[in-house]
Amino acid sequence: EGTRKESRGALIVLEGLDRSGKSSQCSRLVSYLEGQGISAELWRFPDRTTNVGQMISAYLSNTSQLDDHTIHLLFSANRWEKRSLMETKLKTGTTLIVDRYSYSGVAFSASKGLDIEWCKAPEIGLLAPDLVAYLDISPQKAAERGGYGDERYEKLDFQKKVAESYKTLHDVSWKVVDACQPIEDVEKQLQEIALDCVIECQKGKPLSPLLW
Ligand code: NYM
Ligand code: MG
Repeated sequence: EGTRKESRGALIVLEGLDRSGKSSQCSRLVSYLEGQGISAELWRFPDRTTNVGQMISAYLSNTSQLDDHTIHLLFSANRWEKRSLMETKLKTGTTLIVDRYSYSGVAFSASKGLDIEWCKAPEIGLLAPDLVAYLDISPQKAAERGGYGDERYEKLDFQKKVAESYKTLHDVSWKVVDACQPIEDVEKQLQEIALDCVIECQKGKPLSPLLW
């Protein structure tokens, strides 16, 4: 009823290099939360299902060429076009587990030599995550896992630059999880920190804009 304050969902972002295990951990985490009776959805950026997402996908698969600034803004636009749905979901109590977010946007574009402050600017005003979990793996170890695809950016030399860019973005609020542990151990750690975060949001932690 109108007077009862419904608790909101948490915005939980997983970040890391390609092959750090984000995608499998994101789906495991959603299953875990659902098993705990928590409404949760798996989201990912880029979201390749939209028109903007299809332009991004073509760029990543090298079927289109775009200026570095242009693709940066498309990645950002792809988050902006989902912003209001994201807010609605969170406010109606759904926790979102998001595979990559603004930090990927800034880390990957800055690794091409774009000015980092310029890269951050279009991200300002998106929803701030309640938790950023960074799956930490060295570029060398990630490359050894094999399975880099043929997409743009999936090269050891570039991933080394991305790792450095992520380091400049880390702040104290990030939870760094050692991604080289057995998959079940990574899973357990993520479950604990995610559950804490969900509870904090249920207790009324406000949703806020991303400011950097
Ligand atoms: N990527 C992802 C960016 O360059 N900017 C962004 O804003 C985002 C969200 O897209 N190598 C890069 C990182 C990845 C690539 O993502 C595709 P995925 O998670 O591999 O589908
Ligand atoms: Mg990838």
